[in-house]
Amino acid sequence: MHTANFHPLDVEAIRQDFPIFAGEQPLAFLDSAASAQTPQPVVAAMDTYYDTYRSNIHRGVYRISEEATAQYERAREKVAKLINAPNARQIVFTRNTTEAINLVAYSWGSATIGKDDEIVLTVMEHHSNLVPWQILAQRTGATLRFVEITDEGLLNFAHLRELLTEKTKLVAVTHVSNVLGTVNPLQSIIDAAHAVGAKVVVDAAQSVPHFRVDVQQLNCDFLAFSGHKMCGPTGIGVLYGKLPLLEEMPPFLGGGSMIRTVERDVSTYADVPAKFEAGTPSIAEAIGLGHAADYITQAGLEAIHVHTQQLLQHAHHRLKETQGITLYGPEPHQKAGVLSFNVAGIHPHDIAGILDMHGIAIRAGHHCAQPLMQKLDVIATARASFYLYNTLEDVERLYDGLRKAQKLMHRRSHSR
Ligand code: C6P
Repeated sequence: MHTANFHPLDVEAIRQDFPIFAGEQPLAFLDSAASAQTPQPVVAAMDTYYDTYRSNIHRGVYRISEEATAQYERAREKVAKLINAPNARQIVFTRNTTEAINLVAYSWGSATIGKDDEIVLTVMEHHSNLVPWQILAQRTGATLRFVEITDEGLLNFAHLRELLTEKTKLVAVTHVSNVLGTVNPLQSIIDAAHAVGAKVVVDAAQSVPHFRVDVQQLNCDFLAFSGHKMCGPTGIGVLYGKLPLLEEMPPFLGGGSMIRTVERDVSTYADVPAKFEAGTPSIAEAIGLGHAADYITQAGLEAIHVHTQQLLQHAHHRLKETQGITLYGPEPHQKAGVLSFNVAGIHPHDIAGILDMHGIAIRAGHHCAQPLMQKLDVIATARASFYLYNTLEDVERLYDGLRKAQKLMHRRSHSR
């Protein structure tokens, strides 16, 4: 995370790109970690596809199909540039992070993992980076091991070291926890995993939208993220992989577009990435994702990070000073984007419901991280998350809304 040489965000100008924030009492949208809003230039790029060159790709011999193919492949180049992938062929378009991780688990995992092997995960994984490995372990007899977290909500690195042995074939780890916000020490994790010969899958769903992620510098083997959390549309995600690994891996899904030749009993497969993109892909969504990559790059990833850190810090201090609020996760400088909390005596769903009445959108629930909820000994948390279009006023509205919720619940409990 480099923060030098950046231009601060012009948040007012950015908000003009998001019609959802128009109006006198605009929505305080504090749920971008679930799905971010989509700016007009991204929507316009998809509209242009539908309005002027909508057609299938990689098969047409007419002008608009060639245009669609060119724009789809251009999007792949933009995404490669965003994460500094050496070659656009290393970018496989999927539906989302979940599908990208499943692709690795089914394709690389089935071909590589055996019954004596171990897969190291952490207790802070989203179900997307847990259930695919459970299924693989059940199929192969491999063992899952879990790195614990410290009381502050940081990854217990000493425990990771203990778990890494010559049996470890894979470390699958989230870059940023979607509950705690913890930014994991990815470089050290990858180096330690490689030292025992293990491959590393990075769940970057919560990091790529927020700061610069450089796959060459990290030297990760696979990295997955979703378009919809980085100002892109839903229905498009990315798997980055090292080229020799992608080339060796068997296909995940079979069908059109992923073949070279097909005979009755046998087929040969296309080169990567086509080998992993069976059927008609999400064409408009890929084009939208390319424009979303442009959008956040032009805004400046450093600037986005600095801005969201300011909001996170402000929210952290506001909520910390409020009686009856418990915060989860480490100190703000050790996390990114999200702030999870509970309010004594109020279920997180009720908190979200009351805030919604005041035009404030947050998430409440287990956040698809049930093992982490068990570790924290809670059934659910409330969670506010911040992105480039949020303001300090949004944070103040969250704080006021929580105070109102506390007063409301206090009155109710006293009137019984
Ligand atoms: N987390 C949240 O509100 P998909 O659904 O495939 O686009 O992303 C899955 C995913 C994987 N890893 C992490 C760290 C995530 O945060 C998510 C999505 C959302 O926290 C929806 S549960």
